[in-house]
Amino acid sequence: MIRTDWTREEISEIFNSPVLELIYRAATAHREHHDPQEVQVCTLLSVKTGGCPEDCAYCPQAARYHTNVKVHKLMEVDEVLEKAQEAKDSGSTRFCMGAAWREVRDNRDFDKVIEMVKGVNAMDMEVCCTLGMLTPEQAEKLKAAGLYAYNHNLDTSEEFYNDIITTRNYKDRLDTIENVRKAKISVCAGGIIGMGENESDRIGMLHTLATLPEHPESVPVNALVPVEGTPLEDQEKVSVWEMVRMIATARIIMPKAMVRLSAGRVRMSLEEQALCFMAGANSIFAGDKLLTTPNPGVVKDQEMFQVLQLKSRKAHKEQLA
Ligand code: SAM
Ligand code: DTB
Ligand code: SF4
Repeated sequence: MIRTDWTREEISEIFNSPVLELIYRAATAHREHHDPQEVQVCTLLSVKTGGCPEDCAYCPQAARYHTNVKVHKLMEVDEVLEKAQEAKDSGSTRFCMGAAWREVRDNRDFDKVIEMVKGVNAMDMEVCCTLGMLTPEQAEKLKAAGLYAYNHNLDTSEEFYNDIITTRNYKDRLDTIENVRKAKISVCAGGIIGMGENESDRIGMLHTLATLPEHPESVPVNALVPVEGTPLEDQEKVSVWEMVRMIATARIIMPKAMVRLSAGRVRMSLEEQALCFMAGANSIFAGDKLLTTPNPGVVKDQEMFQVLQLKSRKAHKEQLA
C-alpha cells in the first residue's frame, strides 16, 4: 500500500531497525513494485556552471566559495544536444540538465533551455532539468516543451536547513516542488547525507518527502562530495551503512519511487554499491562527471552491471509505447 501519512516515529523505527532486517524488508518492498535487475541510468550535464548567488554550504558552484570550478555561461543548444546524443549512445535513458541558478528568470537563457528540452525530448530520452526555483508559469512552459522530470532537492530536514543554506528557506523549496507537481511534471526530490546533520535530520527529511500529497517519482540520495573551498570541505565520509539505511528507508516508505544512488559513488566499492542496490536503489548517474565532480566512468559501470547482472531500464516513455 502507498501511504502518505507516515509518522516520524514509524519512520524512525524503520530507519533504526537491525540493518540486515532493514535491507531484507526494503528488498521485499522493492520486488513488489520493480524488477530488481533493472537500474535506471541517467546522465547529468551542467549546462550553466558556477557563479551561483546562493550559499549552499556543500556546493562548489556557489560564487562566494573559492573552489576550482570555472564559471561557464549557458551552453549552446547544439552543444547540449550533442552531449545528450552521446549519453543516449552510451546507454542512458534519462538526461538531466543542471544550471547553477537560484531561480529561473524569464529571459533569453530560459528560452534556450526550452529549446534544449524540446531537442532532448525528441531523442526519446526522459528529459529532466534542475534549474533552481520555478514559478507555476515557468513549470507550465517547461511541461509544454516536453519536460519529463524536474529535480529540486530538499537536501536535509527543515530544522537543519538553515545551517546549510541561508539564502532561501525550506518553504521556497516546497513551493517549487508543488509548482512542478501541479504542472504534471514528474518530481525528483531527495537530499544529501554527510553534511554534519544528525539522525533525526535524516529521518525528518524522509518524513517530509514521504508525506507530500504525492510521493516524488524519484528520490536521489547523495553522499556529500566534499569540495575544497566550500564550508563542508572537511566533512568525514559517510559509511556505507548510513547510505544503506537512507536508501532502504526511502524504499520502504516510498515503494514506487525510483531511489537514486547519486553523488558519492566514486568513493564506494562495487560491493558497497551492491549493498545499496540490495537495499532498493534502482537508479544511478553514469558518466565520468556529475555536474562538476568526478563519477565512475561508463566502462567501470558496465563492468559493475555485468558482475551484478543488472540491466538498464528503458525510458519510461518507451515502456508506455
Ligand atoms: N541550482 C539548482 C538547485 O540548487 O536546485 C540546481 C543544481 S544543484 C547543484 C542540484 C543538487 O546537487 C543540490 O540540491 C544538491 O543536492 C546536489 N549537490 C550539489 N553539490 C553537492 C555535493 N558537493 N555533494 C553532493 N550533492 C551535491
Ligand atoms: C542530485 O540529487 N544529485 C545530482 C543531481 N541531483 C542534479 C547532482 C550532484 C552534484 C554533485 C556535485 C557536483 O558534481 O557538482
Ligand atoms: Fe546554487 Fe544550486 Fe549550488 Fe545552491 S546547490 S549554490 S542553488 S547551484
